[in-house]
Amino acid sequence: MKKMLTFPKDFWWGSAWSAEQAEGRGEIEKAKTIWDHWFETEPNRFFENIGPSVTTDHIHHYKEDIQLMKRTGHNSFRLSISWSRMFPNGGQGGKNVEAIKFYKDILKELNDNGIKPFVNLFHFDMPYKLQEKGGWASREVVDAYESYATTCFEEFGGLVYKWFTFNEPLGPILGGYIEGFHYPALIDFKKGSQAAFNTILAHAKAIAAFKKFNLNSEIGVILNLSPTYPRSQNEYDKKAAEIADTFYTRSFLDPMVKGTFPEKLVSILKKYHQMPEYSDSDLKIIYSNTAQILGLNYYEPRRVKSRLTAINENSPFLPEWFFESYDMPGKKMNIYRGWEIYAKGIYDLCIDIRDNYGNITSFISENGMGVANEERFMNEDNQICDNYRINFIKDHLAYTYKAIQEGCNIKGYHLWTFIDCWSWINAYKNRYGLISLDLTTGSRTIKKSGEFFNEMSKINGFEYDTQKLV
Ligand code: BGP
Repeated sequence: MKKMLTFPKDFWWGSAWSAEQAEGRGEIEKAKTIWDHWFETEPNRFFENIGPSVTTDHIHHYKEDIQLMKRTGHNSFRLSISWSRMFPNGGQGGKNVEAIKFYKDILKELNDNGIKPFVNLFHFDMPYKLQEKGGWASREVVDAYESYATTCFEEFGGLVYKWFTFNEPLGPILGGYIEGFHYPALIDFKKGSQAAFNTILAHAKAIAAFKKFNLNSEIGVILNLSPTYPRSQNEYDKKAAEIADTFYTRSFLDPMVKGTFPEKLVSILKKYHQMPEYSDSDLKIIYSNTAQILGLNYYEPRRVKSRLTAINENSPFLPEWFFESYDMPGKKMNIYRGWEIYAKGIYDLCIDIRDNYGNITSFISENGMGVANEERFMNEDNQICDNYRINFIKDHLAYTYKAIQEGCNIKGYHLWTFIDCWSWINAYKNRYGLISLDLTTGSRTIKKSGEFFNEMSKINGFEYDTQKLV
């Protein structure tokens, strides 16, 4: 039976993207990021050898793009500020007056059009010169980030609705030091552990700086959180899932939201000599400056089983020493991205935050479905009829609705993404937008999902067969 699912009043409807993936280089000065450098030196790493120089070219289209936000039901939108553009001398030194004007223009334009700006300070885009100094593994970079963040609060404070210190801080650690999908693509857990600790410290220092401005806003963090499910209820599978969850979920969630580190993680890192260097005063700063709002990026669950083979201790230390991924038979897949689709995961995640993190003010800050060759679904009016995306959104939102009914403090839903944008090493392989982008002309066309999103936002909900919820 179909039922109208009506969301709480003032629910945040919108989408998110990041500077590196959407702005394009443009004429406003910008330092090289690690992505520019990586593309210059190893273009083969990127799908069809496409780098970040043009992307969605938002820098030249932002006024038109903000009108498209209105036509697709946005009352809020998350962008990120480019550190490399704000400080074009490699992330340090003098600030860029033109960049400040550019971001002020965008933020004013959003506010004038009734769209609340959510601003994120770091979305994978380390200035290359700072990476040369060690990236997040270096204290100098933490200090540089703190002063960059302070400049942003000073310049844009009154124009921003919600602030975020980082998007998915785990990404650069996994990608850069463990799994090779971000520059510098090392296999060096210990350095990754230092970089992770310093990221957490940088988050806390930015929050401490933010508090000094007494802005009428809040600051938090956006985390990619996958609920972890063991293959079975067997004690070995459960233990494997618990360790995976500690490495990938609690590692950032606990210190950034509660101000403390999970004991289990600390004891494993100590046992295997993987602890970062830190001081007591760092721990105090982290404890006293936690997130005031939490963004939940949810794409797929994590399924884990106990290891079948023994660890080779003469190989580099990795989290997989303690578990293996579990490829569950019959799971529903997004075959283009290789991610499982499991809508109930979003509900389990919200319940975890309600029960274990003080029901902190949260919202779904990313969720979405990247699909390859979407032109297949184009009608004669050049519109992409992406019913699969509409169903994906509805299924995830229905579980979000259920979580809200059960007391979860979820204030909004932001889709990844607004207009098709550049996806790191996958470049333009998979398209995620509510609006399609013609790569040759740069023209934008609202997809069927964009029309659906507009309708849903206007009536603050949608009709759904609630029997589908388990
Ligand atoms: C998130 C990132 C986004 C975005 C999205 C889709 O993890 O925050 O930047 O890229 O994933 O993933 P991908 O682009 O790799 O397909």
